[in-house]
Amino acid sequence: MPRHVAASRIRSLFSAAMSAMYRSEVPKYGRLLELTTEVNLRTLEADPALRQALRQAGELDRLDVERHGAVRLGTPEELATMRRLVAVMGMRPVGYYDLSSAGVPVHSTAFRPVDEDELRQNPFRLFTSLLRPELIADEALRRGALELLGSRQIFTPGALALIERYEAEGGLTEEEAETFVREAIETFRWHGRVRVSRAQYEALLSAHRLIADITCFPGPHINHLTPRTLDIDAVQRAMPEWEITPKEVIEGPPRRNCPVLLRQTSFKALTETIAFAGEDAGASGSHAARFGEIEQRGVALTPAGRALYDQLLASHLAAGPGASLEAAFATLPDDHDSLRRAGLAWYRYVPTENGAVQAKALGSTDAEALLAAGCLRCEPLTYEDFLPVSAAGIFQSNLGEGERGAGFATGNRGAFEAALGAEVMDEMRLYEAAQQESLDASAKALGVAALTRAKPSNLAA
Ligand code: OOG
Ligand code: NI
Repeated sequence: MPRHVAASRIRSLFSAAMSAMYRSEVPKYGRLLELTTEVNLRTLEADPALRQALRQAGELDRLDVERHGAVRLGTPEELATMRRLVAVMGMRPVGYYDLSSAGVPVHSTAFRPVDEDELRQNPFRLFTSLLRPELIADEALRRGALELLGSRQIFTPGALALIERYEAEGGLTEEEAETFVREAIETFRWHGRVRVSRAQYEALLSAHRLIADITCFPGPHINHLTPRTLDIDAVQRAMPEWEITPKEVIEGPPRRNCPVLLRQTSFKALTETIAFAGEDAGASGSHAARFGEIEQRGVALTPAGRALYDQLLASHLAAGPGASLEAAFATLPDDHDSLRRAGLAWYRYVPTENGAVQAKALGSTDAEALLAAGCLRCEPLTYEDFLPVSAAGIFQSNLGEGERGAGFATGNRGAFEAALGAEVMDEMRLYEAAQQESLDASAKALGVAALTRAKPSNLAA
């Protein structure tokens, strides 16, 4: 029996290979990565408590390998095959993101590992968007786009063969895994020659910049990679010194003592030389698509916390430019005890060393009482997903449009899942299960039947 390697091993090989390729293709990304590493080191040095908390939660080791990437696909077949390709690396589709309501003609999911153990090993995520051709108003242009997409193959024969092998055998050997990664990477490579004439490129570009980016190339070049930073404001501030121009604003919630969800910023897409079909490489044009991004991740919010976040963000955006983001978020509690007690965020409960003895003396099964007595401690569950409004902001700043686009459609999750060939997982269920598992394991360790959590009190007005 050939020995199969762990999915996390293939994922780590893939994420490292992708990073190396993107650094060589987009040197500015390499500089952003260096800056991020430097800021992370400085932040950890200055904040031993943060270092300790990250170590305890098993997040310190994953920090340097942690990143996500993004691709934009053209057809249902491409999306379905991408699902099978990333399944080899233990990544599953989580969440449905409608970008059309923000004026971007795609909808998306995030492929990512889902088990806590897998996330700890390597949380590599791939934000994957699918073009919605029905949102191309001009019929001739739409037909042209579909013809282009229908006549390309973005996966190598070697990658396809190894996907099938994985599906038949339930795993890959080390040697197969290495070949798989080499072949899989090819799909994400940049191509300097487009498949269309200059006139066709310009027509597609004028329909929507993103449509040209998706349809004109031989493959869906990875359009950014994103390392995780512990201090996004520091990286944003330092970018100009490193000759990197950041987008104007950081997407997501404001800076807080207890970071929530996800904050992101990017540098503007490079303008790269492309050659058109039927022209020699000398007579070239240019295309802007590829950029670098950074993100800071905080605690995952419950449905109640998320509803509050969405409401606060919407009122901030409605207030127009110049309004204070911090002020808009003043009603969201900014300490973990309040967030947890109000049922706004997810936590992992961990029994303390003497917890079992103390719990016996206490005679309570109430999680809050056990926390207060020091029988338990809890760690924030990191948000592993994305935010549609932030994603739209990142898309837009890299499409060369300053304004947030007006919505022109609504989501169509059913169509997306039909294309994917699978349902997308509900991220809230994953966080809920992780919290519940930690409560169950804690109950066992403390020798109590089951831990109970009081119904959250409503937020004080
Ligand atoms: C994807 C943009 C979304 C994020 O981090 O929210 C994204 C894209 O530009 O293709 O990656
Ligand atoms: Ni991104």
